[in-house]
Amino acid sequence: MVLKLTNYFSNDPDFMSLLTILEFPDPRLRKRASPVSVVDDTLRNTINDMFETMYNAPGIGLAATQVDIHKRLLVLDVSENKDAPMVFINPEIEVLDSEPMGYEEGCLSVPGYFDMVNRPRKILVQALDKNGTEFELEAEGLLAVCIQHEVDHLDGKLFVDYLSILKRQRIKNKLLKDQKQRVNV
Ligand code: GNR
Ligand code: NI
Repeated sequence: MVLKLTNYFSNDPDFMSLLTILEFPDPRLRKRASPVSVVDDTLRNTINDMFETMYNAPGIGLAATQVDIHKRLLVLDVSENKDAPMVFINPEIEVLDSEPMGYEEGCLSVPGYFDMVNRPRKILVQALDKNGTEFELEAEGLLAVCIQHEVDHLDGKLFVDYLSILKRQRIKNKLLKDQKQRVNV
């Protein structure tokens, strides 16, 4: 018990906590995130919390915006065995092949809904890693889909924005109903 309390109040990066994921149509999901200016232990603690939240959900990616942190930061792990965590700080995307690639997308902020979204099939990402070191990565397939989906979050954009107004409205009404029901339980 004493150990737990000690951990709770420490900055020990091993001690992680689950963050609350915002759900559409929460207006906070529409904020544009600001660039990260320093990559320090406080940010690395946030990164650890984001990984725990993402793996727990479970999801293959999580943008800081989704947990009400409006910094240009995202984590993902598209590996089969959930053993390839990746961190992108201040990511910049360059399209290498704009040929559209369709993928059935879902989002932790739009629980229970999946729909086809077309995005450029090949990209080059430039970002900082968790040590603040710049790196570049070419991505295709699910990784490319996920990075673009997460960077959209940092710009206040959701996958439902690519759907018809009618579909988006229907998803919004159903989610609002679910959210109200949860409050009343
Ligand atoms: O867990 C997720 N799965 C997913 C599936 C297809 C396309 C994109 C994604 S990302 C999503 C997690 C999430 O909401 N990230 O913002
Ligand atoms: Ni998402």
